[in-house]
Amino acid sequence: MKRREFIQKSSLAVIPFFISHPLSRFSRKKHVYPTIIIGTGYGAGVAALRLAEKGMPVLMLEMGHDWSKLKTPFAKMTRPSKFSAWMRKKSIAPFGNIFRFKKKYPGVLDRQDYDNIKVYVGRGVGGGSLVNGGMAVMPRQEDFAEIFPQLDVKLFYKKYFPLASKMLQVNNIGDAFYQETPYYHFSRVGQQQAEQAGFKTRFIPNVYDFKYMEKEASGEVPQSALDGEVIYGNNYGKQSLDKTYLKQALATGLVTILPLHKVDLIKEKPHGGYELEVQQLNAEGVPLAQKIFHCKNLFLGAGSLGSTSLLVKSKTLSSLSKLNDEVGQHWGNNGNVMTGRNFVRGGVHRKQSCIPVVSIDNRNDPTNYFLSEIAPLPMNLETWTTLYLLITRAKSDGFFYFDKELNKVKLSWSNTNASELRARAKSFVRSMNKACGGTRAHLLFKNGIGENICYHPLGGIVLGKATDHFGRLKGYPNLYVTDSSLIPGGIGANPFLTITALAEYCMEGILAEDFG
Ligand code: FAE
Repeated sequence: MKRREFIQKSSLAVIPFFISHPLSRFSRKKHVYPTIIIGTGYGAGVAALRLAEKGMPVLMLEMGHDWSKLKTPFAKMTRPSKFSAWMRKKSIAPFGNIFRFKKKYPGVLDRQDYDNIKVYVGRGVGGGSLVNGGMAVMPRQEDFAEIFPQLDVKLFYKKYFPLASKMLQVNNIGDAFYQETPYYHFSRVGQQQAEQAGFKTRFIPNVYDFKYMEKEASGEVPQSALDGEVIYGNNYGKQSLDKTYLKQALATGLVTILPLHKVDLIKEKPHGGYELEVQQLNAEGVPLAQKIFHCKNLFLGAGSLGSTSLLVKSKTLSSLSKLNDEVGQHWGNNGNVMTGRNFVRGGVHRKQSCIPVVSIDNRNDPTNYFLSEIAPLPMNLETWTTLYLLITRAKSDGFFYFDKELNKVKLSWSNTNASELRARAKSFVRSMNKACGGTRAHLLFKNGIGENICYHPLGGIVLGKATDHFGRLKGYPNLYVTDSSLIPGGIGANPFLTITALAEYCMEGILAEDFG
């Protein structure tokens, strides 16, 4: 293909050129783009849209599949398939992993196992939005102010949180539907018992389209949340990022997404800009090719684990050695601890919606601070069991380091954190059982508590510490972070609304100052 023809065919200002490379395993062709974003989750989606709106061509590199290209791939909680786990031969739900797969496959849910903690993340175009419960929760203003004292809190609540809610199409469940449908019997029982135990409850907004859900209930449309779909992906109803930010970004014609492209290393180029070593995978997750990408501007949106691991590895192994010592620090699990109760009076019903809509909110009690979702347990049978995911006061003393012997990035997370979380969950379940009967859910977790399960990894490249006030990496021009790595360990609420609002704030500042 001739150069002119190539540029015409590409919507990007791509200038391919060929030079020899010392590493023969890499393709000799270098792919050159003005701006590259790593990942396609919340932080990445915001960055892509806002850059493209300013007329800038953007390439996004995503290690997982583009699920929107496959027809209804996602499996139910009760029947996971190879699409449900990233490169595993067994299911990886927080409990009940009895399902085996014939072959490994780059599925939509990944679990990264570190010492003392197992961290769950979404894989594919849309990142965590593909597998999460959709709960779009604004943190309390006082918590946000304590965590980010340097930010204009009022402006966030007036501008960036409402903007994030609008863009993500956040909506609320209708009261009549909630009160009447058998699919939320589990939630009504959980709510009534929490109040009986003296706790306050509140409805929480969600990105799942509740109008669609009502049609699911009346049989007008294919079922998704009402038919056991959530952490292995939703085939319908969920307004994941591929239907919001990424859809709008692609509609500009300036954004290209390359799925099954995993970034392995970042290097600073001698005369400015960045070089990325990238592994292309085939549809089965097997390495297909090694590629080199060059760009002037690099945005990290690979999530707290992805972005931080890349920087820690690149700081040790490549030319990013000037990154400051804050990179890799202040990581936490948002105080996540799972627990449950067996033998719940009133039962929880066989039919359950997979989308949680009510939380128990005890954040006004500083000695027993928690926000807990009343989570579904969609087993398609009466289990007499309720499930809770608590968000407690988070420790942010986790840190990442490069283990030279193992040649990989590891996360250090203290066992003391786990014992504190255990104590918090025990006290909550004790209060509930004292008031309403039931036992700790030994059928779900060892000792009834999953203190090592994390759905909300946060931190590692914290705003104002590893970066400046807009997420620019100190010491490296045109290198930015816009994802969950910016939040130091916890936010006292489910995090994606805050991640999106922070990304909007950072992109506004970056575009005005660096791309003006
Ligand atoms: P994220 O959404 O994780 O996206 C990162 C993307 O980068 C992924 O697509 C990765 O595959 C990709 N990537 C990583 N490394 C590389 C690499 N080296 N090369 C190329 N691509 C790479 O990042 N939060 C809520 O607020 N409400 C909920 O209801 C909720 N429920 C959850 C339920 C589950 C089961 C899970 C796992 C999480 C849940 N979360 C929830 C957390 C939420 O999804 C998470 O905080 C955000 O997705 C994080 O957004 P980021 O933009 O940081």
